[in-house]
Amino acid sequence: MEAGLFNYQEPSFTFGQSDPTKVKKDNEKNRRLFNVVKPADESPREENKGRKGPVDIFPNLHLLETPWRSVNWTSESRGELMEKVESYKPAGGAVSRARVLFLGPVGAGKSSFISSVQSIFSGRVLNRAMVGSSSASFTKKLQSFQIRQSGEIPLPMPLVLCDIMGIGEGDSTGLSLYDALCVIKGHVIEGHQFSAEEPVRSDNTEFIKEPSLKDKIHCVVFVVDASKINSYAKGLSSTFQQLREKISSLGVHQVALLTHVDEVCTQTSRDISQVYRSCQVQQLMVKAGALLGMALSYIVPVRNYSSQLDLDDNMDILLLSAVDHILQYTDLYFQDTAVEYKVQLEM
Ligand SMILES: Nc1nc2c(ncn2[C@@H]2O[C@H](COP(=O)(O)OP(=O)(O)O)[C@@H](O)[C@H]2O)c(=O)[nH]1
Ligand SMILES: [Mg+2]
Repeated sequence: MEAGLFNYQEPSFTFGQSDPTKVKKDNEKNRRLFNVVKPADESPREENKGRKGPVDIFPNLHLLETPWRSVNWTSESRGELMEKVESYKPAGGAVSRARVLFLGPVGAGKSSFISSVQSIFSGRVLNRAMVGSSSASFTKKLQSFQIRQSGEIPLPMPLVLCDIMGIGEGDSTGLSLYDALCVIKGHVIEGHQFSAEEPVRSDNTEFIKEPSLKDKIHCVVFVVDASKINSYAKGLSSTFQQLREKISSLGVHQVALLTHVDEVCTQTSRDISQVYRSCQVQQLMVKAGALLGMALSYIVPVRNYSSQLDLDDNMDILLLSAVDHILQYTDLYFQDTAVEYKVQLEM
């Protein structure tokens, strides 16, 4: 399965390796293929520690001559992507709105991504989804955001992005596996307040006992912070594996966003259109793939709006490409469930 949008070229195109998923399996070999010197220590350099602003995580890596995914960085392309997303309709017509859930550790940029998408369509940078700055989860409840079209009459789009509490990094804090699955299966009502001490209870009056297709989550998006890939707690990987296993067994497809790419590469920070030429970002995407247990083709990098006051065409292109990527996998779910749903309707 592959997202068509990016006109995806395997990293091998540049490096002579045929399977992108192999990249993560053999880092040593790749370092040779990448023809770069392995930094002795992959943690930030001493002079960068405690410094604000981008830190080159792999300081000896350079920009690739050819980007490993091709993106059209023009305002026309931005317009086309906006139109594509605005004209989205859930495949099969079984539901009127696609519901997408964002899962990831606190601070990964889940709320910021939702806010960034809303910003693009409203024409100015907004902070609607509650973006936090503390290490504890700012978002504790299930909160759904219906994305609205651009223009004078912002008609609602058939797309709902669901924000939720951050998952714990393998400890007992944060959203539990059980609660996350309850949301995905459609048992949890809008606004439900999550608590690490009190899981969702099936005997609660608010519990949706027999959720229909419209109540369920149709695609899960994992969100991880590129600047923290090397420092996430060890338990996070197994949390992701468990989540992925259970979510896959429900037939729900998953993709991933690698956020904060501006903080790991100075060149990308200066110019986001360099993102697919940045070896640093590419290396971190491979690492994100290993952390999530996902092939590279499911993962896309983004830079969310955080400090900017104005929209930027290239940031929008990357963000809209991510939305398009998500929608492709959302539709796969509708295609998979269409037959089942048709049977239900006919009964
Ligand atoms: N530089 C940068 N900052 C980001 C990015 N995404 C999120 N942030 C910042 O990271 C912090 C946590 O983001 P938030 O969306 O609240 O994370 P959440 O806990 O996953 O919802 C906020 O201060 C955001 O402004 C990004 O892509 N780049
Ligand atoms: Mg949040």
